[in-house]
Amino acid sequence: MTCHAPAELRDVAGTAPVILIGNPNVGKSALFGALTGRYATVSNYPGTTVEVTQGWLAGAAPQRTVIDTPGLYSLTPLSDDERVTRDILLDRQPAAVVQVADAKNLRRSLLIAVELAETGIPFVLAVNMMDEAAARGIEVDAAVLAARLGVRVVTTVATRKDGLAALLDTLHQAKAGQLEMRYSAPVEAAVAAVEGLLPQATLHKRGAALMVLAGADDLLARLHVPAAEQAAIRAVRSQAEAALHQPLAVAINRERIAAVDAILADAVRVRAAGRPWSEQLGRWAVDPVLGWPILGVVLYAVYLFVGVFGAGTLVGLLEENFFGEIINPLLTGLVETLIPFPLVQSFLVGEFGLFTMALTYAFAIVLPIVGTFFLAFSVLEDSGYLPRLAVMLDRAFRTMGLNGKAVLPMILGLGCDTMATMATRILDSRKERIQVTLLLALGVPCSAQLGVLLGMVGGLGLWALAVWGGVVVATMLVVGWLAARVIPGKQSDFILELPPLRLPEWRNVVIKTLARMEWYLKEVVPIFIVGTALLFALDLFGALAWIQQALAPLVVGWLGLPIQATDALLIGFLRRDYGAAGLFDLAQQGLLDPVQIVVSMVVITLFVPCIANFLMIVKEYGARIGLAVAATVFPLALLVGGVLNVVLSWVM
Ligand SMILES: Nc1nc2c(ncn2[C@@H]2O[C@H](COP(=O)(O)OP(=O)(O)OP(=O)(O)O)[C@@H](O)[C@H]2O)c(=O)[nH]1
Ligand SMILES: [Mg+2]
Repeated sequence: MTCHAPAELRDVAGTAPVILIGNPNVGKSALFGALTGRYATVSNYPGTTVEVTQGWLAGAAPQRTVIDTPGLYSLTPLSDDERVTRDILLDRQPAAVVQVADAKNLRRSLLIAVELAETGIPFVLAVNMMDEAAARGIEVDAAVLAARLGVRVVTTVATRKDGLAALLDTLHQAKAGQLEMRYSAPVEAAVAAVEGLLPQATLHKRGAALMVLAGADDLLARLHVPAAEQAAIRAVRSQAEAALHQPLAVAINRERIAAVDAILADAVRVRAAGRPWSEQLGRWAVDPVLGWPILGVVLYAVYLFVGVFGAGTLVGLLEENFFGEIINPLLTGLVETLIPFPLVQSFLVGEFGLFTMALTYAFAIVLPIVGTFFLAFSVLEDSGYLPRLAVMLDRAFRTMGLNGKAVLPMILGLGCDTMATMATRILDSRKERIQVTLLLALGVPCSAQLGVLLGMVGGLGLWALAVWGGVVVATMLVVGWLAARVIPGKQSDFILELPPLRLPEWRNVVIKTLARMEWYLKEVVPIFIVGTALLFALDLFGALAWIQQALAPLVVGWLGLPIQATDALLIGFLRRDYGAAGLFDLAQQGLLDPVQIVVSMVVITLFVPCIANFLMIVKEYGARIGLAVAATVFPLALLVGGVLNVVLSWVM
C-alpha cells in the first residue's frame, strides 16, 4: 500500500516538521517507516532508537519532514536519549506532533499526553498496537479519548499500515490539547510563582513551569533564566516540597495518574479474553528456575545456526570449495597470464594478496558468519526475548555495580560494538555508560568475531568453549567490579519494561539483516583491503619479519603462539574480527594446537577495540576516555592470555 497525503496537508504553510514521540517500544519507528517509506530500525525492546531519524512524508508537497525520536517516559527527561526528544520538541516548533501510544498500556502514554497538553504543542494521538490489545480483550474508545483530551485520536496497527490513511488525514488537524489539568493548591501556588519568574518570552509558561518544578533544571539555562530567578525558582520548589512532604515530581505525577485513570475508566473496557500463548512463555523466560534452561536452549540454537551452520558449513563451502578451488585459482591464473609484473601479481594474489587474503577473508569467512549471526540476532530482537535476558542477567550485573538495563547494550555489542557504544545512551548515568563502554571494548566480541570464535573453539569441544567463555566473563566481572569503584558517579535503578513475546515479522527481519550486512560490507571491506595492503608493504620491505622477531618474546615466549600469529594480531588492531579470521586461517592450516587456539581466541576477544569502535568512544566521551579504555584493554588482554597459556600448558 502506498500512502498519499491529503490535499489539505499540502496547504499547511512553511516546512515545520511532523514529530513522532511516545513511550519506548510503542511502534514509533514502525509508523515512521510507514509514513516516510524510509526504514528506521524497528526492534522489540525499549531503547531501539537512540538517535533522531528524519524522512520525508510520502507524497506530501511541499515536502514535509517527519522525525522519529527516541522513546521517553516523560517530558522531564532522565536519560540522554529522552533529553534528545524533549529538546527537539522545544526547538523545532513542529507543525504537528504525533504521539504514538500502546493500546495495551494507555496509562503511561496518557501521562505524556497530559504533559503535551500543558506545553500547548499541537498534537494528535495515534493509539497503536490495536491488534495486540484486541487479542487481550482490551477495547479502546477513540471517540471518548478524543473528547476528553481535546485532540484528534486515531487507532493504528503500524506493522500492517492499518489506520495510516486516517492518521495522514488528521495531521493538519493537530491542535493543542484541551485537557485542563488542575493540581492541588500547593502545586498550583508553586506553578503560579514559577510562571512569574520565567522570562516574558517563554512559550507555554505553564508547561515549562511544571517541567522545572518536576526537576528539569537543565531547562532553566535553555530558557535563559537569569541566575537570581533560577535561585528563586529552586526556593519555590523546596518550599513546596517541604509543605507536601514529598518531591514535587512525585506529587505532580501522582495527581496526573489520578486524572489519567479517570479518563481510562471511561475510554477503555477490558473483556475477559483467552491468554495469548506468548504470555505464559514470556513469564517462564524470566522465571528464576525455568529461565535458565530456556536461556540455554536459545544460546544453543544460536550456536548451531551461527557457529555450526554459518562458521562451519557455509564457510567451508565458500572458503574451501568456492574461493579455494574455483575463484582464487581462476583469478591467480588470470593475473599471472595477464599481468607480467611479479610485484603486482603478489599484490593481487600472493600471500597478502588483495584477492587471496582481503576479499577471501571478507567474503568467504566473515560474510557468511556475519550474515547468519545478523539473521539470528534480528529474530531475537524482534521476538522480545532480549529484555528478558536482561532480567535474567541482572543479578550478575549487580556485582559489577551495573543493572540489568546495561545488558541490552552489551548484547547489542554481539552485533557490533560500535553501534552498542552508541546504545549506551539509554543508560541513566555517565558512570554506567563509561563502564559499559569499557566492558564492550574489552570483552564483548562482535558478530564476525564471535562466529569465528564459535567455529574454532567449538570445534575443540565443550571444554574449550567453557574455558574461553569462563576466562572472558571472569575478566569482565573483575574489570567491571573494579571500574565501578574507580569511575566516579552513581548507579541507577533497574526499571525495564518487558514487551510481549511475539513471532518476528519476517519482512522486518529480512530488511534489518540485509541493512546490517550492507553496512558491514561497506565498513569492513575497505578496512580489510587497507590492512592487507599494510601487511603486504611491511612484508615487501622486510619489516614484517623484523616485527615478528621483535615481538617474538611476547607472541611466542609469553603467549606460546606460533610466530605467524603475529600477523593476525597486527591486523587485529584494525579490526578484531579480521585478526580472528587470520587465526581461523592458521588453525585450518593445522598450525595451532588446542591450547594455542584457546589462548589466541581469549587474546583476540579481549584485544583492543577496533578502529571504528575507538572512534565512536572518542566521539561520545572524548579522547581522554578513548585512550584510557585502549590503555586498559590492551595490556590486560596480553596479561590474561599469557597467564592462561601458562596454566593450560601446565594442566594439559
Ligand atoms: N503487533 C504489533 N506490533 C507492532 C505494532 N507496531 C509496532 N510493532 C512492533 O513493536 C516493536 C516496537 O516497534 P518500534 O517501531 O521499534 O518501536 P519504537 O517506539 O520505535 O521503540 P523505541 O525506538 O525503542 O522507542 C517491534 O517489534 C514492532 O514490530 C503494531 O501495531 N502491532
Ligand atoms: Mg524507534
